[in-house]
Amino acid sequence: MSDKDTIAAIATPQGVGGIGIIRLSGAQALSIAESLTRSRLSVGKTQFRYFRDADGQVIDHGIVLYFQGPHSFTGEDVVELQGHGGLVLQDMLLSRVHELGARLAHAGEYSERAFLNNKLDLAQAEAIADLIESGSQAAARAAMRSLQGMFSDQVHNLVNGIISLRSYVEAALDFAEEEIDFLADTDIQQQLTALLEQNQQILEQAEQGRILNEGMTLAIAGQPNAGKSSLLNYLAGYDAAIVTDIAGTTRDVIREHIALKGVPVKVIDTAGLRESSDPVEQEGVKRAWREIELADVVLLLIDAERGYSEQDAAIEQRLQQQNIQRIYTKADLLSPARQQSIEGQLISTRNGQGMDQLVDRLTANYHDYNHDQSSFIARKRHVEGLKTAILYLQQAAEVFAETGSGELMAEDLRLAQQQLNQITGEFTSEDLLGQIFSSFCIGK
Ligand SMILES: Nc1nc2c(ncn2[C@@H]2O[C@H](COP(=O)(O)OP(=O)(O)OP(=O)(O)O)[C@@H](O)[C@H]2O)c(=O)[nH]1
Ligand SMILES: [Mg+2]
Repeated sequence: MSDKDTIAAIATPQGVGGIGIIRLSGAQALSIAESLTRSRLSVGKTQFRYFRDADGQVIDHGIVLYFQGPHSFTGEDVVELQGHGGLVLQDMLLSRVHELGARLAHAGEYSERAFLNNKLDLAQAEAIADLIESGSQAAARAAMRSLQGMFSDQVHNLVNGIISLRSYVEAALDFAEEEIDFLADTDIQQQLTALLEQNQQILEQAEQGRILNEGMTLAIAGQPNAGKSSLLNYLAGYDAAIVTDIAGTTRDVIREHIALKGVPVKVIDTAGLRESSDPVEQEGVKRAWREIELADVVLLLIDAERGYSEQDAAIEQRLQQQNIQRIYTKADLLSPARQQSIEGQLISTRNGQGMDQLVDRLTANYHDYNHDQSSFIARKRHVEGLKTAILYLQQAAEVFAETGSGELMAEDLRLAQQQLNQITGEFTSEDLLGQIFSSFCIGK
């Protein structure tokens, strides 16, 4: 594969439609389009042309747009051939431009070229994919903000702060004699604290952006018969999972995509967590743990009549690192006095008790998406990068407080910066790029 190749792909959805667009990008885009139309083409004009095959027969006709590099999406010469939308027609046209020297584009190759030609940074390129695939208006608006650079700007600001502290510290290192004096400056600690706060704030926004993008995963966990599948059904609004009074009813993982007050949520119902000699149930429990450990939020359901038990404590123990919430179920079976005695959230899927409060709590941090002008879209990769950068900044602060060594701190600052640069793509491995762009669709 060479970046010098001129690439071609159908840019409109595959299928029948009024208009179908083939996009060419690369050094030969103009000459290929001129051969196809047997005419001269100029920049910035809407030009009606006939698209002809090798024998001069008309395949289709339509509008040709020529964008001269670097003033184009990819930064290269780009030509759009806007003909009629039709599967056979578009294929004939694509074959013709192929004959004339264009190669079929790989998935995400237009965006990748735009990135490599500095038309977009990596977070912006990802935002295009997220924009196209956004599942809600709030997500689309947030993706647009990321595409316009809102997220990248914040990361750049933080990186600039780190760079300025790095250069200060590294300059001090060059004057080894004076290092002590130089670095004793409490200003350094203050700067580190400020950078950490800034990083934390971006992380919080990015976490919201990721949930807006991918949905919050909410795993329902607990012992058999706790009422997990009943809760899934209640939230989904239909009987997605089988409910019986037999402990161990659910074995497979059951997923439902729902919106709770506009927040996209993937609800996951799992097998009751218990030791079992039944191999099917054992497999179910294994899968349940796998899902639960990856979830953003875990609801630990406890049958209120039975109360909190050792088994529940063991589950909580294993999930210490996670956002886990205890929920007491089957409130309708308890007398008002017993209900009073329970400390914790009580629900009933029978009579709906406590359900509004549960939904309010789950969405408390998110429900304002539709009115939030500052939310941007983000991906797991970005959240991980921001988290790791925080760890390095914390390490920088600790190491400096303990040893006063500018050298060690400078290294941690460098590593933090590297993590952040990966988000915008200034420092990125080929593998990562391949992974990101290949998940885009062809023609994007
Ligand atoms: N009274 C009452 N019964 C409930 C409630 N929620 C669930 N149940 C009953 O409790 C039993 C178990 O409910 P499920 O939803 O299947 O429980 P589960 O946690 O999915 O059980 P497993 O799949 O076996 O792990 C069923 O008989 C339900 O009808 C509730 O809010 N009130
Ligand atoms: Mg169940």
